[in-house]
Amino acid sequence: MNNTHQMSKPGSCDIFCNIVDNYGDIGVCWRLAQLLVREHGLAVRLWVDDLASLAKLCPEADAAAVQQQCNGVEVELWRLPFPEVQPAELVIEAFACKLPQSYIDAMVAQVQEPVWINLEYLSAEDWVESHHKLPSPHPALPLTKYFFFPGFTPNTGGLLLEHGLIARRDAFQRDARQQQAFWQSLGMETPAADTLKVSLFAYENGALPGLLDTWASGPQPVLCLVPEGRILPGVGRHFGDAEPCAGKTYARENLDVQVLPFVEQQRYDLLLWACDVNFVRGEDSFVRAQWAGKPFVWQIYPQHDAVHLKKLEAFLMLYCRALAGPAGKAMQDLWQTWNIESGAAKAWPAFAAEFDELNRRAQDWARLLTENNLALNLLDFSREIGRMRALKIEGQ
Ligand code: TRH
Repeated sequence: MNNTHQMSKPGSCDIFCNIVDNYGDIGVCWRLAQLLVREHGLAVRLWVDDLASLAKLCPEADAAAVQQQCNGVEVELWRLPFPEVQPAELVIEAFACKLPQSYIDAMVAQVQEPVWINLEYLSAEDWVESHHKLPSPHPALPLTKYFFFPGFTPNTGGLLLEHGLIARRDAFQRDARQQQAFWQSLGMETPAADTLKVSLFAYENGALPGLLDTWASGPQPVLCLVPEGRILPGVGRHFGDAEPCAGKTYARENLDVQVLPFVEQQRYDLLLWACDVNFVRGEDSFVRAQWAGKPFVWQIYPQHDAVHLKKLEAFLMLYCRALAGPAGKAMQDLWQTWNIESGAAKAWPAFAAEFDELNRRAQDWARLLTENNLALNLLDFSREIGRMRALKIEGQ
C-alpha cells in the first residue's frame, strides 16, 4: 500500500482555544497558530471563543468579526451552534477545552482519522515525561486523542520558539540604536546605563508595596516598567493614585515607575530583552522571559490547594540545579516569597547581589532549551501517528 500521504506532514490544522481568563490560553494558541503558518506552511484555523482577548495581543484582529484572516491565520469565532466544517488533518485542542460534538462527529466521518492532540499546560513536574504522548482512546467512537506536554526536558514536547528568535534577541541586545528606537516607541528616553530596568507583569501581589519600597531606598536607580494589567491598581495605590493608566509615571527616591500600554505580543519580547530583570506570570510570558536570557521572577497562576506551589518548586529544582553558590538560594527565596506574597522585599538584595551568576544561568538555560522545539516535535509526532496508522492498515 502507498502510505506516503499518511507519512507526510499535515497540511491543515484546527486549533481550539477556550479562554478561561487572562491572556495565557490565547497567548499560546495565537503564537502556535502563526508559527505553524509561517514556518511550516500549514493552513491554520484558530477557533477562539473570545476575540477581544485576541485583539489585545494582535490589534489588527477585529473583535466583532465571526471570521477573518490575521497574519495568515484564519481566525474563527468559536460559536454555537458550531458551523458545519470539514475537520483539519491535525486537530489541536488547547488545554483540554472540549471540542464541539458536531466537530467530533465530523472527525469520525473522515476517511483518514485526523490526528487529535490535547496540548497541555506547561509544567516542570517529573510526571510530565511519562504522560507526554500518551493516547486516550475515545470511550465510544473510533477516535484517539493524544496528550502533548510542553516542557523543559528532552522527554517532553519542548517549548514554542520562533525561528531566528535568539539571533534577533542577540542583535537587539547588542545594538544601542535598536534599543533606543524601542524606548522612543514607548515615548521614553533611553534609561541611563546605571539604572536597573525591571519589567513587572504580575497578578495582584501583597508583596508589591515592600518591594517598591526596597527599590526606592536601594543603592541603585531602578526603572520599573509596568504594562497595564492586574498588578497596576496595586502600583497606583502605593503612590496614592486611584486611576493609574498607561503613560503615567511615579517617582520616589531611587525608584521611577513608568506605566506602559499592553503592547502587541511581538513587541512584548522587546520589553523583556531591553530589561535587566523581568517579572512574569502564567505560562507564555514565563517562557518568553526564558528566551530573553535575563534573570526573571515568575508569579505562577494560582490554583486551589496551593497545587501551583508544587509546580513552582519543580521548576526551581530543575533551574537551580546548575546555579552555583548563593545564587540558587537567592533565586528560590525571591520566587517563593513573591508567590506567597510576603517577604519579597527582604529577599531582593541577595537576588540583586547575584545578577552575574543569574545572568550566566539564564543564558545557558535559554541555549539548552532551544534544542527542544515544540512545533517541530508536534509535527514529528503527528507524522509518527500517521506512520503507525499506516502500518496498522497494512497489517490488516
Ligand atoms: O495572562 P496570563 O496570566 O495567563 C494565564 C496562564 O496562561 C495560566 O496558565 C492560565 O491558566 C491562565 O492564563 C488562564 O499570563 P501569560 O501566560 O503570560 O499570558 C500573557 C500573554 O500576554 C503572553 O502571550 C504575553 C502577552 N503580553 C502581550 O502581548 N503584551 C503585553 O504587554 C504583555 C504584558 C503581555
